[in-house]
Amino acid sequence: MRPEISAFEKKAGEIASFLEEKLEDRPTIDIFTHADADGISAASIFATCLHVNDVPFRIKFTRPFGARGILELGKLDDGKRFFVFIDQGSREIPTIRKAIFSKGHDVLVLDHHPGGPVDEPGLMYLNPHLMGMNGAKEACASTVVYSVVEKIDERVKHQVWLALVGAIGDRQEFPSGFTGINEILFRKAVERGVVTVKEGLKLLDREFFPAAECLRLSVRPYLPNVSGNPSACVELVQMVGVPSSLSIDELGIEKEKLLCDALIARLGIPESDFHHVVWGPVYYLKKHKEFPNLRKWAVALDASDTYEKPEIGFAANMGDEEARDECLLLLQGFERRMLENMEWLKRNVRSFEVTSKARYVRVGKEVPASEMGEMLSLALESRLVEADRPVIGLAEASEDEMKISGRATFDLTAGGIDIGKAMSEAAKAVGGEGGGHDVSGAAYVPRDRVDDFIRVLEQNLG
Ligand SMILES: [Mn+2]
Repeated sequence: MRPEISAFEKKAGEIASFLEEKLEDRPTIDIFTHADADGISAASIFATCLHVNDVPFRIKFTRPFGARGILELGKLDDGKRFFVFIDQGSREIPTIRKAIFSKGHDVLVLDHHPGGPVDEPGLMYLNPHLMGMNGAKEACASTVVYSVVEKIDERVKHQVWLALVGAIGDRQEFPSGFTGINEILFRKAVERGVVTVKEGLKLLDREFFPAAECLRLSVRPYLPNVSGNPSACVELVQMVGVPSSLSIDELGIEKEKLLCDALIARLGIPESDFHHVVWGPVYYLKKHKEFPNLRKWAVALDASDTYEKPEIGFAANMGDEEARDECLLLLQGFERRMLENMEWLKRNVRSFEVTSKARYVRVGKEVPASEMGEMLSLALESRLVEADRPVIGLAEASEDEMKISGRATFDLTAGGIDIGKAMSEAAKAVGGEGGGHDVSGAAYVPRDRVDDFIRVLEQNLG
């Protein structure tokens, strides 16, 4: 075992012992989690552990708390509390220590965003970065949480699939599969028979829609010249000669491969670049056939966040069937909206401002702030914008606030670019808040300070 992984496991064990002891007192636990597929799944795994142990809890789904949110929590004055920060908190550790921990509250931070070490005994903090791993590749919040609670209670083990959903949601599945802690949990999920894997087209709607419709709706991946283009989709399916009523899942591997070849030829992108984007392992929940493949479920959870209903995604993860169906409906709306957003992007791609440091996409009100980050990811992945520099999107979040999202590639981060750090520092300089990973990040800044923000951002994108 790699030394980083054994160090991580050891720390996870320490935190599990601490938590187990605390749970005996049945405290009410306040969970703050990031409202995205990873944050929702991580909170679901944590909540499963509390639930089977009869420990009461409250969950708040938020955009990651900045220093301001944490200072507000610190002002609460109703006795000793137990705060758990999931999928956030690393950059704010000094604030958490000063504003919350020093007042006698219990604190647990389970995160995978970059952040400094803690030399405060008693402040429980697990983060793969501390062991020298990359939290944008090797572990998400869901795998971090699972790694702790599996050591506390056997009865959480059926939720191991959610660790993979979180990793997929955070784009931590690569052509070679999962790595680091994600890979360990992937193996466990398969060995335990919770998840099954088969090879095929990595399209979200491969089970429940006819093949042509599945191609037309495809937003993750986004298929240039095919997604949103019904005649192209029908043509592709006819070329392969399959009945139009069959889903891709029903085609059989040979026909599916033929369809993949025809699709790639149509995309106009060199095959070597795009094959792994559309073809590879497809993951299923073995015992729950009514659940879609895990890739689709990850995007469905993101959709529940986009439409401000993360609790629906959470309830579905906890086994609520009505919530599962509602979440899948939200996904349909999300796919339709994302196809429209990509059309907007294609119409406007020539007008994006390009500096030596980045490409700027000003969406105004044309693309909602909550959908912009995903649009940028898809634009980079599908080569609709060149991946030669980071892409920065600006959207109107509210009357007085702008949301700014940044995306890069691992090639760019290998050259020293760190989007999350640049976002965090530029936001701080103008009285806003921001953060994220090296490859992706976001900030909220006062509208009248956007130009200043960009000036500082450009300096930090060095
Ligand atoms: Mn995450």
